[in-house]
Amino acid sequence: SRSNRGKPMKQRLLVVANRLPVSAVRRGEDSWFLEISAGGLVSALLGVKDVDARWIGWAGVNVPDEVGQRALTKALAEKRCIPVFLDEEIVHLYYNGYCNNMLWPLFHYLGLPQEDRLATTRSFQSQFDAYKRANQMFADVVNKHYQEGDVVWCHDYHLMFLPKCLKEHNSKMKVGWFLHTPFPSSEIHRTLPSRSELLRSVLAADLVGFHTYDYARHFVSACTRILGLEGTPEGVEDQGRLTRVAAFPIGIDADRFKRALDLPAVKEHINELTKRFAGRKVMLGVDRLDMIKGIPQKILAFEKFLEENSAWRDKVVLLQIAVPTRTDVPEYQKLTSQVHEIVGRINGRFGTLTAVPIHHLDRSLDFHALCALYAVTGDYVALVTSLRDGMNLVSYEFVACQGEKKGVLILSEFAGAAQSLGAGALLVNPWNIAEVSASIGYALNMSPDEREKRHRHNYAHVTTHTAQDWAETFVSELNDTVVEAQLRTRQ
Ligand code: ADQ
Repeated sequence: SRSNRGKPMKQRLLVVANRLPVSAVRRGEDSWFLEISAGGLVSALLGVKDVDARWIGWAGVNVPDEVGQRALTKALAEKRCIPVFLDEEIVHLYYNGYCNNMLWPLFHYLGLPQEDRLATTRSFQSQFDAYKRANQMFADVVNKHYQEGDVVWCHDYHLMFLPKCLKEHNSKMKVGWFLHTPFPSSEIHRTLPSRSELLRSVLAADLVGFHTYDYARHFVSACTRILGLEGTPEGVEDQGRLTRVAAFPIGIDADRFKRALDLPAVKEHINELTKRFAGRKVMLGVDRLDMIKGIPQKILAFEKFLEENSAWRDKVVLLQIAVPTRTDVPEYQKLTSQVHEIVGRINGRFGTLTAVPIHHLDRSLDFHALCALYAVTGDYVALVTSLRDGMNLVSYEFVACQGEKKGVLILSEFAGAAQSLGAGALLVNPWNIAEVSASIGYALNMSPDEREKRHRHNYAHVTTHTAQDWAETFVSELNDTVVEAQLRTRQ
């Protein structure tokens, strides 16, 4: 299409995700302070050529009054964001309940404790109803802002009901859906009481994407086994209508990390850290504090390593940075105490008057501090021991920040990233503490040649499979899908 002045108009992309990429803090009755969080998705979409992206999502705050809602909507518009307002009750049932306590553990193959499982079973219906209601609220906002020719890209397990809501309203709308978590084996998915409804709704999309081929295959199997539909090499077919299903492995904006390493502030940070840990090898863990990241397992493996390698005890330090998330969910509170307890015990056991083996921080680091950490540990080892992880971008970021240094990546075989960085990383089963401990020893003693060779492989991947490529490929494939209505006219 063309604008009035004859310049080609950029295609509009409506990106719908549970959370907007901003944090909003209320400053007064009608004033808001907004900060854009520069996550992977934001930079990925900024890099997509010829696309004019707008975001639709929840701002993460409860705004019960109309004055506040109006002011926030106006402020967000400047950041190309459109809010969906969710009240506390719906957030409790939809977000904390159905999304984070039901779908998240299930998609990561994590069972719930028995008492929580029973409670979840009881409250399932009210949570699922709230989930559908919330998805309809997202759909209403999309419908209000949709213009002909737009493409709509829905993100993640929070919005599995959205493709159906959108297509019911307008079957011509181009709708894509991408899952950032693993899609589990169909045997796991079929335990969900809402299994069929969710699958059918996702299938309303024109294109369905996953990080890996395995997740895509699990999804297709769930559709064939649970719904009795036909899986084809392109996707899933239902009465002549094809939903395209494919793998689109995400990447990072590697240049942004490389550029940061040249900044004086980051260099200074690196120097400070180097001095601070002089004489000790640094091992790094950076994770959201979440059950799926396998933080307790990682720390126990490190303890085993110290136990069995007394010569290393005062020569190695583990820096574990864990950002607290979902702090109102009891399971996450329990995890925090559990990690603190283990760290305290190990530091008590192996610490000296002047040094402890584990530095554990319960907080987020700013981008520059994070880059400095990735870079300073470059001589040494990063430990990513997720029990399951859709992809895991920390492993990519660590690799991108290695300049002259060639850090070793120990990576869980259950992270999607194992498929792309497997040849360069030391792959481990995070449940096998003896194996992780042995890999720590192997990594610390690895010859420079082997480090160089492994790093070269990973670096080539991370710098050539970027977030921009990911987003561009998804959007262009979505554009290439044939919308149902067009298909019908052609037949
Ligand atoms: P996450 O589970 O959040 O993402 P990940 O891919 O590792 O996991 O991304 C985390 C992001 O948060 C990284 O960019 C990292 O730099 C940042 N981060 C983590 N800890 C931090 C800290 N302490 N301080 C500052 N920043 C920190 C979900 C899926 C993943 C999938 C992504 C993208 O669970 O599997 O890779 O989405 O699809």
